[in-house]
Amino acid sequence: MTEQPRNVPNNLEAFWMPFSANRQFKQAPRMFVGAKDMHYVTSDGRQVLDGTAGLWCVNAGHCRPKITEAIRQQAGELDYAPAFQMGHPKAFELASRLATIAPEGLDHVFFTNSGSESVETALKIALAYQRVRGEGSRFRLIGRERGYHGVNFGGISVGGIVGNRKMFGTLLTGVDHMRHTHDPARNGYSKGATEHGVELAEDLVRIATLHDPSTIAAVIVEPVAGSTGVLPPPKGYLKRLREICDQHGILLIFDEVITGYGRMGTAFAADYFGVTPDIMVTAKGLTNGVIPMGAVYVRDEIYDAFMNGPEHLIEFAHGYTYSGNPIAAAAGLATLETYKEEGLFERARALEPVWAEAIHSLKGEPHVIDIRTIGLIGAIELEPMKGEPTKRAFTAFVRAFEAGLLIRTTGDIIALSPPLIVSEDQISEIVETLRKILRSLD
Ligand code: PXG
Repeated sequence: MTEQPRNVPNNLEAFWMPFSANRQFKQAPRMFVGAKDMHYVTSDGRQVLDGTAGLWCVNAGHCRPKITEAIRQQAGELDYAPAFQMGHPKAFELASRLATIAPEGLDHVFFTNSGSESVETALKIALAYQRVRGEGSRFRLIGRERGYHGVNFGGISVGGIVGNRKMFGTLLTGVDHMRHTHDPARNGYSKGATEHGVELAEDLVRIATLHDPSTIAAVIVEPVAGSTGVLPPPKGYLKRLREICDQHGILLIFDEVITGYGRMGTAFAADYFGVTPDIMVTAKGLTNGVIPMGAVYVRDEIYDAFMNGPEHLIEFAHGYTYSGNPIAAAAGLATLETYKEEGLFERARALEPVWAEAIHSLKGEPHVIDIRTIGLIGAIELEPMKGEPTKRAFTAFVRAFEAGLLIRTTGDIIALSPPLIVSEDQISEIVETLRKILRSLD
C-alpha cells in the first residue's frame, strides 16, 4: 500500500455527488485514493480505519487478493455476454453457490446490479407471482415506517423515510405502512433483538383487515432496519409477521441488503432470527462491494409458478443488461470463497459479544441518548443540537475522518458496521476514537 500522496482531480464541479452535501464537500474534500484490508488511504497519505465497510458492503475488507485476481482474470477472458437468451457459466455457478448458503427452500436467484434494483425486482416478482397463481386481486404492497429499500420508485413507495419520498409525487399507489419498531423508552441500550414491541407485528393484521387480505400481495421489511439508524426487531416480531403472512396468503420479503453475507454473524438475518422469507433481497456484500451486483432469492414454488405455458415464451418480462454480468459473477464467486476460507461469518458471530460490550461502553459519554448493537452493527444515538438536527453527528463524522476513522451518520445517529475481518484491537480503536470525539463535541 502506498503512503505517498497521489494526484487528485482539480475540478470538483461536474460530479453531482449522491446523498452528499455537495457544497460542503467541495469546499473541503475528503478523498480516498487507496485501500487495503481494514484501512483506506486518503489523498494526503493518511490511513483511515474503515468503521463502516465502505457503505456496509466491504465485508471481507479491502483489495482482497482472491477477489482482485478473479476480476482481473475474468476481464481478460470473457468481458461481457448478453444477459437475455444467452448465458455464461459463472452466472449459473454463482446462483447455485448462493442457493447453497441461502435458507432452505430459497433455491432460485435473479441477478440485478444494486440493492435498489433488487427491491424493484422483488416487488415485481411478488405482484407477478400473485397474478400467475390466480390471485391477481392481490396488488397491494405493505412496507414500514422508517424502512429503507433503496431509491427507485417502488422502493421509496414501500420505504418509510420521509426525506427520501417527499419530493417525488404520488409514488406507487396501493401501498400502506406498518408502524416502525423504534421504542427507546422501553428498549433503551439494547443488545440483539429488543425486549418490547412484538405486538407491533399486529399492525399487519390491522392493515390486512382494513384492505382485506385478498388485496395484499406482499409485505417487505428489513430484518434489522439499517439506514434509518439501526433498529433491531423486537423479539418474536419477525416470527409473528411470518405467521400472519402464512395465514393470509401474503408473501414475506426480507430486504437483506445490509444484513446479508455475514453482517449478523450468519449468512443472512433470516438464519440469525430463524425466520425464512418467501423472497430475499440482497446486494452489497455479495461481491464485497467491489463490483455492483444484487441477487434476489425466491422460494421454489414462486419460480415454479412461472414455469408454465409454451416453452419458447419468456416467462417473466424483467431483467437488466448487466444481470449476472461475467465480471460481477467472478467477483461474487471469489467473495464467497474468501468468506468461506477465512470463516468470516463465524468470525463475526464470535465477535458479536465483544463488539456489543465495546460499543456499549460509550454509555454515559456526552450527548449519548441510546446505543444499539446486533451482529457486527452498532448505533450510537446523539441528542440533536437545539434547532440544528443532524449537525452534531455530522461534526462527529468530520472529526472522526480527521482522526483516522470512517463512520456513517444518519440524522443524529452514528452507525458502525466494520468489515468482518476487524480485530479486537481495532474495535477498541474505533471506540476510543469515538469516545474522544464525543467529549470534544458542543
Ligand atoms: N435496501 C436496503 C436495506 C439498503 O440498506 C438498499 C436497499 C439500496 O441499495 P443500493 O445498492 O441501491 O444503494 C440499501 C442501501 C447508509 C447507507 O449509510 C445505506 C445504504 C446505501 C448507502 C448508505 O446507511 N443502503
